[in-house]
Amino acid sequence: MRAIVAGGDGFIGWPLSIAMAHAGFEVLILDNGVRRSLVKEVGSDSLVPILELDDRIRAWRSASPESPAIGFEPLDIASDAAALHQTLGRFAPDVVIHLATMPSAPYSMKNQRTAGFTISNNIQATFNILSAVADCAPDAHIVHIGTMGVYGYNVEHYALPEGYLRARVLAADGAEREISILHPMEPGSLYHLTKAQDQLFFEFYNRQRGLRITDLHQGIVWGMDTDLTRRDEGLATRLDYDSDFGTVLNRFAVQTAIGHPITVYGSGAQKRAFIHLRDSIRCLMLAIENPPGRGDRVRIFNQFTQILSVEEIAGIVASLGKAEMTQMPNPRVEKERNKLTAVNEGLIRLGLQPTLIDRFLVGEIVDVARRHKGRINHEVIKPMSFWQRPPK
Ligand code: USQ
Repeated sequence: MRAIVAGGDGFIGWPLSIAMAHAGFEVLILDNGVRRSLVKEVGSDSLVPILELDDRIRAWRSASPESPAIGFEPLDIASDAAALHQTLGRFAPDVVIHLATMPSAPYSMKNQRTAGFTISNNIQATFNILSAVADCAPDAHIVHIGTMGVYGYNVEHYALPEGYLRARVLAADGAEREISILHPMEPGSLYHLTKAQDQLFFEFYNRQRGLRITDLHQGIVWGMDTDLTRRDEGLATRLDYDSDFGTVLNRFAVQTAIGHPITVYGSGAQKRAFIHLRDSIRCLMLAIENPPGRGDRVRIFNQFTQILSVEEIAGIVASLGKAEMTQMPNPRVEKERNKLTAVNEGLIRLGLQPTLIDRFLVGEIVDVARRHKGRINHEVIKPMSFWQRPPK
């Protein structure tokens, strides 16, 4: 089986690429290194040192000589549609993984330039991948990482379904009929808005061109390794802790490691869905190994294992070190108290066994952060992006 991993140099893309090679896929990574350059642009870097992509691929070759070699073509998916078409036509993939996204909500809300980049990069990348697959590899299964954030995070009377909502409509004859529609979207940042927009592109290309698509609505990823990245230092994936690209649990673990007050935004009562990096990769593999049938509508799974509040996360992490919790003015516009329940049966039915947040696994992140604390730039821990500009 041949697989293209668009965005294969990223936080999820790299561990996924080696997991797929390990499973026997011939993997071709397409990446333009934008994740590395954007994190540098905001003054930060991965806390764990990571190799350049060519060197990572060599490290993988030495660590796993029995697996098929991983290929790499530097390519800007969003701006070079012609090259993407050519590559897809030549490589003839069975599966295309779309991770070629600017993934940060704060970066997307920082200023007009970063917002514009997010919109043009993410939406154009999705369109270019869909049109290239439709034209050059129409049998390939597309697997995309979307976000739980497309739904908004506040549901009062029901559990968020996996993408589709059963709704009752009143027909012209006065009878009630049941229909199934995409769940209404309520994105909380421009980044999340691009993921909401992606859903319309997927629906269109599925209906019009018959593409097989899986959209994984993922929660907040925590953790920093998988069994395969642990095989060798050179296989490590990135660990971001800055306020633009670091996700909340990993940030809190790094803060605890250096005795920095834990940065709880607002009340801390906001609830979110979480998943460990290892489970994220497992879910992707499950989706890849179990493609939807031809003629099926876009398949959507909610990819998370737990729902907790930010305050609960902070409590678990703070107990592992000497850091105190601070409640600070929220740089975001978000409901600070919400009800959130959601269905996550699809991936569990396919075989996911959830890794739950525990002191041991979180403690491992704290230990790694302590080991690399000389690399931490304290300036990038505080919020650097504001949904509404702070008063001058
Ligand atoms: N938060 C804090 N303190 C911090 C950082 C964050 O209290 O220092 C709070 C935020 O206010 C927010 C929550 O923690 O309520 C989550 O923030 P986050 O930065 O960990 O996650 P988010 O911006 O929602 O985005 C992340 C990924 C994104 C993915 C999304 C899944 O960056 O790519 O799509 O998680 S979800 O949150 O389910 O939409």
